Amino acid sequence: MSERIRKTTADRERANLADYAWVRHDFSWQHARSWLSGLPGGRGLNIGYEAVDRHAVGERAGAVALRCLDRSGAVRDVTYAELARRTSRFANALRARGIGRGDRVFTLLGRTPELYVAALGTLRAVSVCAPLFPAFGPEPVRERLHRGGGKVLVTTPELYRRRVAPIRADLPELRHVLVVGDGPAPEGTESFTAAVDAAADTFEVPPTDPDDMALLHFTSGTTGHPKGAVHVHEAVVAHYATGLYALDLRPDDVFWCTADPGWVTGTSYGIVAPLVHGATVVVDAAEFDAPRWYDTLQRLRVTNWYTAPTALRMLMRHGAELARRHDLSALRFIASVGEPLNPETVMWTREVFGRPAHDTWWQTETGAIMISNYAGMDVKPGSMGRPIPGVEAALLERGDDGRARVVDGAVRVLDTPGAVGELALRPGWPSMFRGYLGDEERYRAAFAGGWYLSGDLARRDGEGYYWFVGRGDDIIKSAGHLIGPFEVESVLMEHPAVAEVGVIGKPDAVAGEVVKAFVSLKPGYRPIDALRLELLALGRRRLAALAPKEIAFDQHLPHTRSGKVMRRLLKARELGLPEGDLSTLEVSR
Ligand code: 6R9
Repeated sequence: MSERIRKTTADRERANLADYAWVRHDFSWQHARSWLSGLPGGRGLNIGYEAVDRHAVGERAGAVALRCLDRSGAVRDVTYAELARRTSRFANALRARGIGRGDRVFTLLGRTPELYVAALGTLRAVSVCAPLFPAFGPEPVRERLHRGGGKVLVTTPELYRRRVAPIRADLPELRHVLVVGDGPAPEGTESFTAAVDAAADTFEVPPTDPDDMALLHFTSGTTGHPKGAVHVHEAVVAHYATGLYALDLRPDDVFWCTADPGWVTGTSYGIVAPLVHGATVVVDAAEFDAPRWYDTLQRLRVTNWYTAPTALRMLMRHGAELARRHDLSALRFIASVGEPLNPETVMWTREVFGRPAHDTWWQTETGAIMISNYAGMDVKPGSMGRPIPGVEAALLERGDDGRARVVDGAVRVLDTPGAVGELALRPGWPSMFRGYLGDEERYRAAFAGGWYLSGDLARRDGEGYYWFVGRGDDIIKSAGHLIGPFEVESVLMEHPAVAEVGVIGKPDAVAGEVVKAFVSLKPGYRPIDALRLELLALGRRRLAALAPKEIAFDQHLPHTRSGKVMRRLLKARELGLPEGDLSTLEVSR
Protein backbone atom coordinates (compact mmCIF):
# COMPACT_ATOMS: atom_id res chain seq x y z
CA MET A 1 0.00 0.00 0.00
CA SER A 2 1.35 3.41 -0.91
CA GLU A 3 2.28 6.14 1.52
CA ARG A 4 -0.50 8.40 0.25
CA ILE A 5 -3.18 5.82 0.95
CA ARG A 6 -1.89 5.36 4.47
CA LYS A 7 -2.63 8.98 5.32
CA THR A 8 -5.15 9.48 8.10
CA THR A 9 -8.79 10.01 7.28
CA ALA A 10 -8.52 13.60 8.38
CA ASP A 11 -5.68 14.23 5.97
CA ARG A 12 -7.61 12.61 3.22
CA GLU A 13 -10.65 14.70 3.95
CA ARG A 14 -8.59 17.85 3.77
CA ALA A 15 -6.84 16.69 0.61
CA ASN A 16 -7.28 18.64 -2.57
CA LEU A 17 -9.15 17.25 -5.53
CA ALA A 18 -6.03 15.94 -7.21
CA ASP A 19 -5.61 13.62 -4.23
CA TYR A 20 -9.07 12.20 -4.68
CA ALA A 21 -8.13 11.17 -8.18
CA TRP A 22 -5.14 9.42 -6.73
CA VAL A 23 -6.92 7.66 -3.84
CA ARG A 24 -9.48 6.17 -6.23
CA HIS A 25 -6.81 4.11 -7.82
CA ASP A 26 -6.36 1.75 -4.88
CA PHE A 27 -9.85 1.89 -3.47
CA SER A 28 -11.45 -1.13 -1.84
CA TRP A 29 -14.51 -1.35 0.40
CA GLN A 30 -12.44 -3.14 2.97
CA HIS A 31 -10.08 -0.22 3.04
CA ALA A 32 -12.97 2.26 3.30
CA ARG A 33 -14.14 0.32 6.36
CA SER A 34 -10.96 1.39 8.12
CA TRP A 35 -11.92 5.05 7.72
CA LEU A 36 -14.67 4.54 10.30
CA SER A 37 -14.05 3.93 13.98
CA GLY A 38 -16.34 1.00 14.67
CA LEU A 39 -17.79 0.46 18.14
CA PRO A 40 -15.24 0.53 20.98
CA GLY A 41 -13.84 -2.86 21.92
CA GLY A 42 -14.51 -4.29 18.47
CA ARG A 43 -18.23 -4.62 19.23
CA GLY A 44 -19.24 -4.04 15.62
CA LEU A 45 -20.34 -1.16 13.46
CA ASN A 46 -23.31 1.11 14.08
CA ILE A 47 -24.50 3.97 11.85
CA GLY A 48 -25.75 6.03 14.81
CA TYR A 49 -22.45 5.67 16.63
CA GLU A 50 -20.46 6.79 13.58
CA ALA A 51 -22.81 9.73 13.00
CA VAL A 52 -23.15 10.93 16.58
CA ASP A 53 -21.14 9.32 19.41
CA ARG A 54 -17.68 9.61 18.00
CA HIS A 55 -18.04 13.36 17.30
CA ALA A 56 -19.76 14.06 20.62
CA VAL A 57 -16.52 13.66 22.54
CA GLY A 58 -13.38 15.64 21.81
CA GLU A 59 -12.86 18.56 19.51
CA ARG A 60 -16.08 18.30 17.49
CA ALA A 61 -18.44 18.06 20.49
CA GLY A 62 -19.31 21.76 20.26
CA ALA A 63 -19.54 21.77 16.46
CA VAL A 64 -22.99 22.22 14.96
CA ALA A 65 -24.50 18.93 13.80
CA LEU A 66 -27.93 20.23 12.77
CA ARG A 67 -28.70 23.78 11.70
CA CYS A 68 -32.50 23.79 11.70
CA LEU A 69 -34.63 26.39 9.96
CA ASP A 70 -38.23 26.57 11.05
CA ARG A 71 -40.96 27.74 8.70
CA SER A 72 -40.42 31.35 9.66
CA GLY A 73 -36.74 31.04 8.77
CA ALA A 74 -35.49 31.21 12.39
CA VAL A 75 -32.34 29.14 12.96
CA ARG A 76 -31.84 26.66 15.80
CA ASP A 77 -28.54 24.84 16.18
CA VAL A 78 -27.98 21.41 17.69
CA THR A 79 -24.36 20.58 18.49
CA TYR A 80 -22.96 17.07 18.30
CA ALA A 81 -22.85 16.89 22.11
CA GLU A 82 -26.50 17.95 22.29
CA LEU A 83 -27.44 15.51 19.55
CA ALA A 84 -25.79 12.72 21.56
CA ARG A 85 -27.83 13.65 24.65
CA ARG A 86 -31.11 13.94 22.77
CA THR A 87 -30.68 10.73 20.78
CA SER A 88 -29.68 8.98 24.01
CA ARG A 89 -32.92 10.08 25.62
CA PHE A 90 -34.88 8.79 22.65
CA ALA A 91 -33.01 5.47 22.65
CA ASN A 92 -33.69 5.11 26.38
CA ALA A 93 -37.36 5.95 25.83
CA LEU A 94 -37.55 3.15 23.26
CA ARG A 95 -35.88 0.75 25.65
CA ALA A 96 -38.30 1.72 28.44
CA ARG A 97 -41.14 0.72 26.13
CA GLY A 98 -39.64 -2.67 25.41
CA ILE A 99 -38.56 -1.71 21.89
CA GLY A 100 -35.26 -3.32 20.97
CA ARG A 101 -33.05 -4.77 18.29
CA GLY A 102 -34.74 -5.12 14.92
CA ASP A 103 -38.04 -3.51 15.99
CA ARG A 104 -39.34 -1.03 13.44
CA VAL A 105 -39.69 2.61 14.44
CA PHE A 106 -41.53 4.70 11.87
CA THR A 107 -41.49 8.46 11.54
CA LEU A 108 -44.14 10.57 9.84
CA LEU A 109 -42.82 14.03 10.50
CA GLY A 110 -41.88 17.24 8.80
CA ARG A 111 -38.21 18.17 8.69
CA THR A 112 -37.82 19.17 12.32
CA PRO A 113 -35.00 18.34 14.76
CA GLU A 114 -37.19 15.64 16.36
CA LEU A 115 -37.17 13.66 13.11
CA TYR A 116 -33.36 13.54 13.20
CA VAL A 117 -33.32 12.74 16.92
CA ALA A 118 -35.79 9.89 16.42
CA ALA A 119 -33.96 8.48 13.39
CA LEU A 120 -30.51 8.59 14.98
CA GLY A 121 -31.77 7.45 18.39
CA THR A 122 -33.39 4.47 16.71
CA LEU A 123 -30.17 3.57 14.91
CA ARG A 124 -28.13 3.91 18.09
CA ALA A 125 -30.62 1.57 19.82
CA VAL A 126 -30.17 -0.97 16.96
CA SER A 127 -33.86 -0.70 16.21
CA VAL A 128 -34.87 -0.10 12.60
CA CYS A 129 -35.57 3.37 11.30
CA ALA A 130 -38.40 3.58 8.74
CA PRO A 131 -39.10 7.17 7.71
CA LEU A 132 -42.31 8.00 5.86
CA PHE A 133 -42.89 11.02 3.65
CA PRO A 134 -45.28 13.33 5.56
CA ALA A 135 -47.22 14.18 2.38
CA PHE A 136 -48.34 10.56 2.01
CA GLY A 137 -52.10 10.08 2.30
CA PRO A 138 -53.66 7.57 4.76
CA GLU A 139 -53.54 4.73 2.24
CA PRO A 140 -49.77 4.78 1.56
CA VAL A 141 -49.19 5.30 5.31
CA ARG A 142 -51.34 2.30 6.28
CA GLU A 143 -49.79 0.09 3.60
CA ARG A 144 -46.23 0.86 4.71
CA LEU A 145 -46.82 0.68 8.47
CA HIS A 146 -48.60 -2.62 7.98
CA ARG A 147 -46.01 -4.18 5.67
CA GLY A 148 -43.15 -2.92 7.82
CA GLY A 149 -44.73 -4.20 11.04
CA GLY A 150 -44.19 -0.82 12.70
CA LYS A 151 -44.23 -1.02 16.53
CA VAL A 152 -43.55 2.66 17.14
CA LEU A 153 -44.61 5.72 15.20
CA VAL A 154 -43.32 9.23 15.80
CA THR A 155 -45.57 11.86 14.26
CA THR A 156 -47.42 15.10 15.04
CA PRO A 157 -50.91 15.39 16.57
CA GLU A 158 -52.20 16.82 13.30
CA LEU A 159 -50.70 14.14 11.06
CA TYR A 160 -51.91 11.52 13.51
CA ARG A 161 -55.50 12.76 13.37
CA ARG A 162 -55.52 13.14 9.60
CA ARG A 163 -53.48 10.16 8.45
CA VAL A 164 -53.23 7.57 11.19
CA ALA A 165 -56.24 7.70 13.51
CA PRO A 166 -58.60 6.54 10.70
CA ILE A 167 -56.49 3.42 10.10
CA ARG A 168 -55.16 2.72 13.61
CA ALA A 169 -57.56 -0.16 14.11
CA ASP A 170 -56.00 -1.95 11.09
CA LEU A 171 -52.56 -1.80 12.69
CA PRO A 172 -52.57 -4.13 15.71
CA GLU A 173 -48.76 -4.26 15.80
CA LEU A 174 -48.45 -0.52 16.30
CA ARG A 175 -47.95 -0.28 20.05
CA HIS A 176 -46.68 3.25 20.68
CA VAL A 177 -47.40 6.54 18.99
CA LEU A 178 -45.31 9.47 20.16
CA VAL A 179 -46.47 12.91 19.07
CA VAL A 180 -44.21 15.91 18.66
CA GLY A 181 -45.54 19.35 19.49
CA ASP A 182 -47.32 21.35 22.12
CA GLY A 183 -50.86 20.74 23.24
CA PRO A 184 -52.56 17.60 24.46
CA ALA A 185 -51.64 14.30 22.82
CA PRO A 186 -54.61 12.77 20.96
CA GLU A 187 -56.15 9.67 22.48
CA GLY A 188 -54.02 6.59 21.90
CA THR A 189 -50.80 8.62 21.68
CA GLU A 190 -48.31 10.05 24.14
CA SER A 191 -46.18 13.16 24.16
CA PHE A 192 -42.75 12.82 22.56
CA THR A 193 -41.37 15.56 24.79
CA ALA A 194 -42.65 13.93 27.98
CA ALA A 195 -41.25 10.55 26.90
CA VAL A 196 -37.76 11.85 26.16
CA ASP A 197 -37.67 14.21 29.15
CA ALA A 198 -38.31 11.27 31.43
CA ALA A 199 -35.36 9.33 29.97
CA ALA A 200 -31.66 9.50 30.88
CA ASP A 201 -29.38 11.44 28.57
CA THR A 202 -26.61 8.88 28.25
CA PHE A 203 -26.89 5.68 26.26
CA GLU A 204 -24.26 3.16 25.32
CA VAL A 205 -24.72 1.81 21.82
CA PRO A 206 -25.12 -1.96 22.16
CA PRO A 207 -22.97 -4.35 20.12
CA THR A 208 -24.09 -4.10 16.52
CA ASP A 209 -23.46 -6.65 13.83
CA PRO A 210 -22.69 -4.87 10.53
CA ASP A 211 -25.45 -7.07 9.09
CA ASP A 212 -28.09 -5.91 11.61
CA MET A 213 -31.06 -4.25 9.93
CA ALA A 214 -30.82 -0.46 10.21
CA LEU A 215 -33.08 1.30 7.73
CA LEU A 216 -36.25 0.35 5.96
CA HIS A 217 -37.23 2.39 2.91
CA PHE A 218 -40.29 1.70 0.85
CA THR A 219 -40.02 1.87 -2.87
CA SER A 220 -42.51 1.29 -5.63
CA GLY A 221 -42.86 -1.64 -7.96
CA THR A 222 -44.67 -1.90 -11.28
CA THR A 223 -47.14 -4.38 -9.87
CA GLY A 224 -48.13 -5.25 -6.36
CA HIS A 225 -47.48 -3.48 -3.12
CA PRO A 226 -44.65 -1.14 -2.25
CA LYS A 227 -41.46 -2.98 -1.41
CA GLY A 228 -39.61 -2.45 1.85
CA ALA A 229 -35.91 -2.30 0.98
CA VAL A 230 -33.84 -3.47 3.93
CA HIS A 231 -30.51 -1.78 4.66
CA VAL A 232 -27.98 -2.81 7.29
CA HIS A 233 -25.49 -0.96 9.48
CA GLU A 234 -22.59 -1.80 7.21
CA ALA A 235 -24.16 0.61 4.67
CA VAL A 236 -22.45 3.42 6.55
CA VAL A 237 -19.17 2.47 4.85
CA ALA A 238 -20.73 3.38 1.50
CA HIS A 239 -22.42 6.49 2.90
CA TYR A 240 -19.06 7.73 4.10
CA ALA A 241 -17.06 6.84 0.99
CA THR A 242 -19.62 8.23 -1.46
CA GLY A 243 -19.97 11.35 0.68
CA LEU A 244 -16.24 11.82 0.23
CA TYR A 245 -15.97 11.03 -3.46
CA ALA A 246 -19.31 11.95 -4.95
CA LEU A 247 -20.28 14.89 -2.74
CA ASP A 248 -16.83 16.19 -1.76
CA LEU A 249 -17.76 16.21 1.94
CA ARG A 250 -15.29 17.45 4.55
CA PRO A 251 -15.71 17.95 8.32
CA ASP A 252 -16.11 21.72 8.27
CA ASP A 253 -18.67 21.73 5.51
CA VAL A 254 -22.20 23.06 5.70
CA PHE A 255 -24.16 20.45 3.80
CA TRP A 256 -27.67 20.90 2.51
CA CYS A 257 -29.55 17.96 1.06
CA THR A 258 -32.96 19.22 -0.02
CA ALA A 259 -34.61 15.77 -0.10
CA ASP A 260 -37.05 14.73 2.60
CA PRO A 261 -35.89 11.79 4.79
CA GLY A 262 -39.11 10.05 3.72
CA TRP A 263 -37.14 9.24 0.58
CA VAL A 264 -33.83 7.43 0.58
CA THR A 265 -31.79 10.48 -0.46
CA GLY A 266 -32.97 12.31 2.64
CA THR A 267 -31.61 9.62 4.96
CA SER A 268 -28.42 8.42 3.24
CA TYR A 269 -27.37 12.01 2.49
CA GLY A 270 -29.76 14.18 4.52
CA ILE A 271 -28.80 12.44 7.76
CA VAL A 272 -26.11 9.80 7.64
CA ALA A 273 -23.28 10.77 5.26
CA PRO A 274 -22.77 14.38 6.36
CA LEU A 275 -22.94 13.55 10.08
CA VAL A 276 -20.54 10.65 9.72
CA HIS A 277 -18.18 13.19 8.16
CA GLY A 278 -18.72 15.50 11.13
CA ALA A 279 -20.20 18.24 8.93
CA THR A 280 -23.10 20.60 9.68
CA VAL A 281 -26.41 19.50 8.18
CA VAL A 282 -28.95 22.11 7.12
CA VAL A 283 -32.50 21.04 7.97
CA ASP A 284 -35.19 23.19 6.39
CA ALA A 285 -38.78 22.67 7.50
CA ALA A 286 -40.25 24.59 4.55
CA GLU A 287 -41.10 23.42 1.06
CA PHE A 288 -39.50 24.77 -2.10
CA ASP A 289 -39.47 28.53 -2.38
CA ALA A 290 -36.94 30.14 -4.72
CA PRO A 291 -36.13 33.33 -2.75
CA ARG A 292 -35.96 31.37 0.51
CA TRP A 293 -33.63 28.79 -1.01
CA TYR A 294 -31.18 31.42 -2.26
CA ASP A 295 -31.41 33.14 1.09
CA THR A 296 -30.63 29.84 2.85
CA LEU A 297 -27.63 29.15 0.61
CA GLN A 298 -26.31 32.64 1.32
CA ARG A 299 -27.15 33.09 5.00
CA LEU A 300 -26.06 29.65 6.16
CA ARG A 301 -23.02 29.71 3.87
CA VAL A 302 -23.83 26.31 2.44
CA THR A 303 -20.71 24.67 0.96
CA ASN A 304 -22.18 21.46 -0.53
CA TRP A 305 -25.66 21.35 -1.92
CA TYR A 306 -27.38 18.12 -2.95
CA THR A 307 -30.63 18.70 -4.76
CA ALA A 308 -32.80 17.47 -7.63
CA PRO A 309 -33.27 18.41 -11.28
CA THR A 310 -36.87 19.51 -10.65
CA ALA A 311 -35.72 21.99 -8.00
CA LEU A 312 -32.97 23.32 -10.25
CA ARG A 313 -35.43 23.71 -13.12
CA MET A 314 -37.81 25.59 -10.83
CA LEU A 315 -34.96 27.93 -9.85
CA MET A 316 -34.19 28.41 -13.54
CA ARG A 317 -37.75 29.58 -14.05
CA HIS A 318 -37.15 32.33 -11.53
CA GLY A 319 -34.26 33.57 -13.65
CA ALA A 320 -30.56 34.12 -13.11
CA GLU A 321 -31.07 37.64 -11.78
CA LEU A 322 -32.50 36.36 -8.49
CA ALA A 323 -29.49 34.09 -8.02
CA ARG A 324 -27.05 36.88 -8.82
CA ARG A 325 -28.51 39.09 -6.11
CA HIS A 326 -27.13 36.63 -3.53
CA ASP A 327 -23.65 36.01 -2.24
CA LEU A 328 -23.15 32.33 -2.95
CA SER A 329 -19.39 32.42 -2.62
CA ALA A 330 -19.37 29.68 0.04
CA LEU A 331 -20.91 27.16 -2.36
CA ARG A 332 -18.20 24.74 -3.49
CA PHE A 333 -20.03 21.68 -4.76
CA ILE A 334 -23.46 21.15 -6.31
CA ALA A 335 -24.88 17.69 -6.94
CA SER A 336 -28.17 16.39 -8.23
CA VAL A 337 -30.08 13.12 -8.04
CA GLY A 338 -33.36 11.39 -8.64
CA GLU A 339 -34.17 12.04 -12.28
CA PRO A 340 -32.36 12.83 -15.49
CA LEU A 341 -30.36 16.04 -15.22
CA ASN A 342 -30.63 17.69 -18.61
CA PRO A 343 -27.53 19.39 -20.08
CA GLU A 344 -29.26 22.81 -20.15
CA THR A 345 -29.62 22.68 -16.38
CA VAL A 346 -25.95 21.76 -15.92
CA MET A 347 -24.96 24.68 -18.18
CA TRP A 348 -27.24 27.00 -16.24
CA THR A 349 -25.70 26.06 -12.88
CA ARG A 350 -22.26 26.55 -14.39
CA GLU A 351 -23.24 30.01 -15.57
CA VAL A 352 -25.14 31.14 -12.49
CA PHE A 353 -23.24 29.45 -9.64
CA GLY A 354 -19.89 29.28 -11.38
CA ARG A 355 -19.86 25.49 -11.00
CA PRO A 356 -21.71 22.68 -12.73
CA ALA A 357 -24.27 20.49 -11.01
CA HIS A 358 -22.74 17.02 -10.67
CA ASP A 359 -25.25 14.35 -11.57
CA THR A 360 -25.38 11.24 -9.37
CA TRP A 361 -27.32 8.05 -10.06
CA TRP A 362 -28.53 5.53 -7.53
CA GLN A 363 -31.67 3.91 -6.12
CA THR A 364 -33.39 3.02 -2.88
CA GLU A 365 -32.02 -0.48 -3.37
CA THR A 366 -28.40 0.62 -3.82
CA GLY A 367 -28.54 2.69 -0.62
CA ALA A 368 -25.80 5.02 -1.81
CA ILE A 369 -24.55 6.78 -4.93
CA MET A 370 -23.28 4.28 -7.51
CA ILE A 371 -22.55 6.39 -10.57
CA SER A 372 -21.62 10.04 -10.52
CA ASN A 373 -19.68 12.93 -11.95
CA TYR A 374 -17.50 12.92 -8.88
CA ALA A 375 -15.29 15.58 -7.46
CA GLY A 376 -12.25 16.17 -9.56
CA MET A 377 -13.50 14.56 -12.77
CA ASP A 378 -14.66 16.33 -15.92
CA VAL A 379 -18.41 16.76 -15.91
CA LYS A 380 -20.11 15.78 -19.14
CA PRO A 381 -23.44 17.64 -19.14
CA GLY A 382 -26.26 15.13 -19.61
CA SER A 383 -24.24 12.15 -18.40
CA MET A 384 -24.76 10.49 -15.02
CA GLY A 385 -20.98 10.06 -14.77
CA ARG A 386 -18.93 6.98 -14.03
CA PRO A 387 -19.23 4.21 -11.44
CA ILE A 388 -17.71 5.39 -8.18
CA PRO A 389 -14.69 3.54 -6.80
CA GLY A 390 -15.62 0.04 -5.66
CA VAL A 391 -18.65 -0.18 -7.94
CA GLU A 392 -18.71 -2.41 -10.99
CA ALA A 393 -21.47 -1.51 -13.45
CA ALA A 394 -22.48 -3.07 -16.74
CA LEU A 395 -25.12 -2.87 -19.43
CA LEU A 396 -26.99 -6.08 -20.16
CA GLU A 397 -28.54 -7.10 -23.44
CA ARG A 398 -32.33 -6.69 -23.41
CA GLY A 399 -35.05 -9.13 -24.27
CA ASP A 400 -38.43 -8.41 -25.84
CA ASP A 401 -39.87 -6.96 -22.66
CA GLY A 402 -37.20 -4.27 -22.50
CA ARG A 403 -35.48 -5.76 -19.45
CA ALA A 404 -32.26 -7.83 -19.36
CA ARG A 405 -32.60 -11.09 -21.28
CA VAL A 406 -31.95 -14.02 -18.97
CA VAL A 407 -31.31 -17.39 -20.61
CA ASP A 408 -30.76 -20.33 -18.27
CA GLY A 409 -29.84 -17.91 -15.52
CA ALA A 410 -27.20 -16.18 -17.67
CA VAL A 411 -27.11 -12.65 -19.09
CA ARG A 412 -25.01 -11.03 -21.82
CA VAL A 413 -22.89 -7.96 -21.05
CA LEU A 414 -22.81 -5.34 -23.81
CA ASP A 415 -19.38 -3.91 -24.48
CA THR A 416 -19.93 -1.78 -27.56
CA PRO A 417 -19.92 1.94 -26.74
CA GLY A 418 -23.35 3.48 -27.31
CA ALA A 419 -25.27 0.20 -26.97
CA VAL A 420 -28.41 0.51 -24.83
CA GLY A 421 -28.90 -2.10 -22.13
CA GLU A 422 -30.29 -2.61 -18.66
CA LEU A 423 -28.01 -1.00 -16.13
CA ALA A 424 -26.70 -3.65 -13.74
CA LEU A 425 -24.36 -3.65 -10.74
CA ARG A 426 -22.11 -6.37 -9.35
CA PRO A 427 -23.40 -7.15 -5.81
CA GLY A 428 -21.02 -6.64 -2.91
CA TRP A 429 -21.06 -2.92 -2.10
CA PRO A 430 -21.82 -2.28 1.61
CA SER A 431 -25.09 -0.36 1.20
CA MET A 432 -26.71 -2.90 -1.08
CA PHE A 433 -30.23 -3.75 0.08
CA ARG A 434 -30.40 -7.12 1.79
CA GLY A 435 -33.98 -7.94 1.00
CA TYR A 436 -37.48 -6.71 0.37
CA LEU A 437 -39.11 -7.20 3.74
CA GLY A 438 -41.24 -10.35 3.68
CA ASP A 439 -40.83 -10.75 -0.08
CA GLU A 440 -38.06 -13.21 -0.79
CA GLU A 441 -39.26 -13.87 -4.33
CA ARG A 442 -39.17 -10.27 -5.47
CA TYR A 443 -35.70 -9.92 -4.00
CA ARG A 444 -34.44 -12.95 -5.93
CA ALA A 445 -36.02 -11.60 -9.11
CA ALA A 446 -33.86 -8.48 -8.80
CA PHE A 447 -30.71 -10.48 -9.57
CA ALA A 448 -29.59 -12.53 -12.55
CA GLY A 449 -26.31 -13.94 -13.82
CA GLY A 450 -24.40 -12.50 -10.86
CA TRP A 451 -25.75 -8.95 -11.33
CA TYR A 452 -28.27 -6.73 -9.58
CA LEU A 453 -30.70 -5.51 -12.24
CA SER A 454 -31.63 -1.86 -11.76
CA GLY A 455 -34.66 -1.65 -14.06
CA ASP A 456 -33.10 1.42 -15.74
CA LEU A 457 -31.91 1.57 -19.32
CA ALA A 458 -28.66 3.33 -20.12
CA ARG A 459 -25.75 3.52 -22.54
CA ARG A 460 -22.04 4.05 -21.99
CA ASP A 461 -19.72 6.10 -24.16
CA GLY A 462 -16.13 5.32 -25.15
CA GLU A 463 -14.82 7.09 -22.04
CA GLY A 464 -16.88 5.02 -19.64
CA TYR A 465 -19.50 7.69 -18.87
CA TYR A 466 -23.05 6.41 -18.43
CA TRP A 467 -26.07 8.12 -20.04
CA PHE A 468 -29.58 7.53 -18.74
CA VAL A 469 -32.02 6.37 -21.43
CA GLY A 470 -35.23 5.59 -19.52
CA ARG A 471 -36.88 3.11 -17.22
CA GLY A 472 -37.23 -0.45 -18.39
CA ASP A 473 -40.57 -0.67 -16.57
CA ASP A 474 -43.66 1.44 -15.92
CA ILE A 475 -42.55 3.14 -12.72
CA ILE A 476 -43.12 6.88 -12.62
CA LYS A 477 -40.67 9.54 -11.42
CA SER A 478 -42.31 12.79 -10.51
CA ALA A 479 -40.21 15.60 -9.06
CA GLY A 480 -37.65 12.95 -8.11
CA HIS A 481 -40.19 10.79 -6.27
CA LEU A 482 -40.82 7.24 -7.32
CA ILE A 483 -44.49 6.35 -7.78
CA GLY A 484 -45.78 2.85 -8.47
CA PRO A 485 -48.66 2.90 -10.96
CA PHE A 486 -50.30 -0.04 -9.21
CA GLU A 487 -50.70 1.85 -5.95
CA VAL A 488 -52.49 4.68 -7.75
CA GLU A 489 -54.62 2.36 -9.89
CA SER A 490 -55.76 0.40 -6.84
CA VAL A 491 -57.21 3.49 -5.19
CA LEU A 492 -59.07 4.68 -8.31
CA MET A 493 -60.44 1.15 -8.83
CA GLU A 494 -62.31 1.48 -5.56
CA HIS A 495 -64.66 4.05 -7.09
CA PRO A 496 -67.95 2.38 -8.12
CA ALA A 497 -67.88 3.99 -11.58
CA VAL A 498 -64.45 2.68 -12.49
CA ALA A 499 -64.05 -0.48 -14.57
CA GLU A 500 -60.33 -0.30 -15.29
CA VAL A 501 -57.40 2.05 -14.87
CA GLY A 502 -53.98 2.47 -16.45
CA VAL A 503 -51.59 4.95 -14.88
CA ILE A 504 -48.55 6.44 -16.59
CA GLY A 505 -46.01 9.20 -16.14
CA LYS A 506 -46.78 12.05 -18.52
CA PRO A 507 -43.73 14.12 -19.51
CA ASP A 508 -43.59 17.49 -17.74
CA ALA A 509 -41.09 20.27 -18.34
CA VAL A 510 -40.43 20.90 -14.65
CA ALA A 511 -41.30 17.74 -12.68
CA GLY A 512 -39.96 15.36 -15.32
CA GLU A 513 -43.20 13.40 -15.18
CA VAL A 514 -46.64 13.85 -13.64
CA VAL A 515 -49.10 11.07 -12.85
CA LYS A 516 -51.83 10.64 -15.46
CA ALA A 517 -54.61 8.06 -15.17
CA PHE A 518 -56.64 6.60 -18.04
CA VAL A 519 -59.96 5.34 -16.78
CA SER A 520 -62.64 3.20 -18.41
CA LEU A 521 -66.10 3.32 -16.87
CA LYS A 522 -68.63 0.68 -15.95
CA PRO A 523 -71.90 0.57 -17.91
CA GLY A 524 -74.32 3.25 -16.79
CA TYR A 525 -71.64 5.87 -16.01
CA ARG A 526 -70.87 8.80 -18.25
CA PRO A 527 -67.45 10.43 -18.73
CA ILE A 528 -68.44 13.82 -17.40
CA ASP A 529 -66.34 16.48 -15.71
CA ALA A 530 -68.07 16.04 -12.37
CA LEU A 531 -66.91 12.41 -12.28
CA ARG A 532 -63.41 13.42 -13.29
CA LEU A 533 -63.28 15.89 -10.40
CA GLU A 534 -64.62 13.25 -8.04
CA LEU A 535 -61.87 10.83 -9.05
CA LEU A 536 -59.19 13.51 -8.74
CA ALA A 537 -60.50 14.30 -5.26
CA LEU A 538 -60.52 10.60 -4.30
CA GLY A 539 -56.88 10.40 -5.41
CA ARG A 540 -55.90 13.47 -3.40
CA ARG A 541 -57.74 12.31 -0.29
CA ARG A 542 -56.29 8.81 -0.26
CA LEU A 543 -52.89 9.28 -1.83
CA ALA A 544 -52.05 12.96 -1.30
CA ALA A 545 -48.61 13.39 -2.85
CA LEU A 546 -48.98 10.29 -5.04
CA ALA A 547 -52.34 11.36 -6.51
CA PRO A 548 -52.90 11.67 -10.28
CA LYS A 549 -52.80 15.22 -11.60
CA GLU A 550 -54.74 14.34 -14.74
CA ILE A 551 -57.50 11.87 -15.58
CA ALA A 552 -58.62 10.90 -19.08
CA PHE A 553 -61.65 8.71 -19.83
CA ASP A 554 -61.03 5.99 -22.37
CA GLN A 555 -63.41 3.10 -23.02
CA HIS A 556 -60.81 1.29 -25.16
CA LEU A 557 -57.85 0.79 -22.87
CA PRO A 558 -55.23 -1.39 -24.60
CA HIS A 559 -54.50 -4.78 -23.03
CA THR A 560 -51.60 -7.19 -22.93
CA ARG A 561 -52.16 -10.73 -24.06
CA SER A 562 -52.64 -11.70 -20.45
CA GLY A 563 -55.38 -9.12 -20.10
CA LYS A 564 -53.63 -6.40 -18.10
CA VAL A 565 -53.93 -2.76 -19.05
CA MET A 566 -50.92 -2.02 -21.23
CA ARG A 567 -49.41 1.07 -19.67
CA ARG A 568 -46.54 1.18 -22.13
CA LEU A 569 -48.95 1.58 -25.03
CA LEU A 570 -50.85 4.29 -23.18
CA LYS A 571 -47.56 6.04 -22.64
CA ALA A 572 -46.48 5.63 -26.24
CA ARG A 573 -49.77 7.18 -27.37
CA GLU A 574 -49.33 10.02 -24.91
CA LEU A 575 -45.88 10.64 -26.37
CA GLY A 576 -47.33 10.60 -29.87
CA LEU A 577 -45.20 7.69 -31.06
CA PRO A 578 -46.37 6.28 -34.41
CA GLU A 579 -48.46 3.11 -34.17
CA GLY A 580 -45.84 1.19 -36.18
CA ASP A 581 -43.34 1.51 -33.33
CA LEU A 582 -45.67 -0.08 -30.85
CA SER A 583 -45.41 -3.73 -31.84
CA THR A 584 -42.57 -4.41 -29.43
CA LEU A 585 -44.55 -2.86 -26.62
CA GLU A 586 -47.34 -5.36 -26.91
CA VAL A 587 -45.87 -7.81 -24.51
CA SER A 588 -47.51 -9.12 -21.41
CA ARG A 589 -45.66 -8.10 -18.29
C1 6R9 B 1 -31.96 7.98 -5.16
C2 6R9 B 1 -33.28 7.72 -5.79
C3 6R9 B 1 -34.45 5.42 -8.32
C4 6R9 B 1 -34.73 5.72 -9.76
C5 6R9 B 1 -33.69 5.16 -10.70
C6 6R9 B 1 -33.87 6.06 -11.91
C7 6R9 B 1 -34.15 7.41 -11.28
C8 6R9 B 1 -32.18 8.34 -9.98
C9 6R9 B 1 -31.13 9.40 -11.55
C10 6R9 B 1 -32.27 8.80 -12.11
C11 6R9 B 1 -31.71 9.61 -14.19
C12 6R9 B 1 -30.27 10.15 -12.41
N1 6R9 B 1 -32.90 8.16 -11.11
N2 6R9 B 1 -31.11 9.10 -10.23
N3 6R9 B 1 -32.56 8.90 -13.43
N4 6R9 B 1 -30.61 10.23 -13.72
N5 6R9 B 1 -29.17 10.77 -11.95
O1 6R9 B 1 -33.77 8.55 -6.54
O2 6R9 B 1 -33.86 6.52 -5.48
O3 6R9 B 1 -36.37 6.90 -5.41
O4 6R9 B 1 -35.36 4.58 -5.53
O5 6R9 B 1 -35.35 6.12 -7.49
O6 6R9 B 1 -34.70 7.13 -10.00
O7 6R9 B 1 -34.96 5.65 -12.67
O8 6R9 B 1 -33.95 3.81 -10.97
P1 6R9 B 1 -35.30 6.00 -5.91
